[in-house]
Amino acid sequence: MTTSKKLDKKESSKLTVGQGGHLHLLTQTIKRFSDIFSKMGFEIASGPEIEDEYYNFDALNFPKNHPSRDMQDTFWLKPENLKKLLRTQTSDVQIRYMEENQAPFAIIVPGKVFRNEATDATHDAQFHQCEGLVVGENITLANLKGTLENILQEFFGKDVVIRLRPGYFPFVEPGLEVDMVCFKCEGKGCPSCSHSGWIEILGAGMVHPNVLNAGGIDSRKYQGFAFGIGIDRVIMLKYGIDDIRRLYSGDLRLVNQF
Ligand code: 2U9
Repeated sequence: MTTSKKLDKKESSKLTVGQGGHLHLLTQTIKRFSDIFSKMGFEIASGPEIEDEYYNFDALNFPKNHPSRDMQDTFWLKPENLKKLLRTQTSDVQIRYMEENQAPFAIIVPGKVFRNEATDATHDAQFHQCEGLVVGENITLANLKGTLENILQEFFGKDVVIRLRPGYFPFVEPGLEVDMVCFKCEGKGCPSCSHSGWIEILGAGMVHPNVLNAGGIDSRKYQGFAFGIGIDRVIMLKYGIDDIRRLYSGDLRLVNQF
């Protein structure tokens, strides 16, 4: 119903005070991350969900034969010869941003992404990411670690200890998996962290020189760090939601809890 439309008597009798509606938990969480990053000096960027193969894969250093490019993993749009797709990560926006802006800069890109894969409790064909990119002179892994610690501390509202493990993503080198000490059991081991004391929370790394160059940034002068937060995953961990599909079902029993 549009706000300008007057409620007829029957409709208005169904409404009681407090039923005015509110932002969905996904939107609330994206706003929360945007506020936290803004306070740290990050700009918020956005871009198209329908993308070219170049911005989604080539410019991000994905090899031509990388399995992510397959029809089984990516939603390719018709006609196929146009090579248009639904973006599989928000990194396309950072490439577009680099093309149009000079270093130094710090941006985050919250947005929806799509993967053509079977759905289950932890995978859906659509989900939300909040990616970040910081480019400047003398940027190091220490800057990345400090930034992530600050962000996670703000978001989870308590002291956060993180550890970095090697991981592979074509657009970063080195690539890292970032774990934090389990916020439920403080590292003792519990069902939430599969009794390991650690929770895998996001991925990150130093931007690959090929990717900086693709964005028109001189990789001999500038370095960058980048990270990707799976918004749905973080929500599920923080609020104990056991199935990602609940976030998209419109079920009022979930919507009205948050
Ligand atoms: C540019 C250069 C580098 C963004 C990054 C990740 C690591 C990552 C996952 C987190 C959970 C995807 O949603 S997820 O499944 N992402 O681990 N993302 S580094 O790196 C970039 C982006 C853009 C130009």
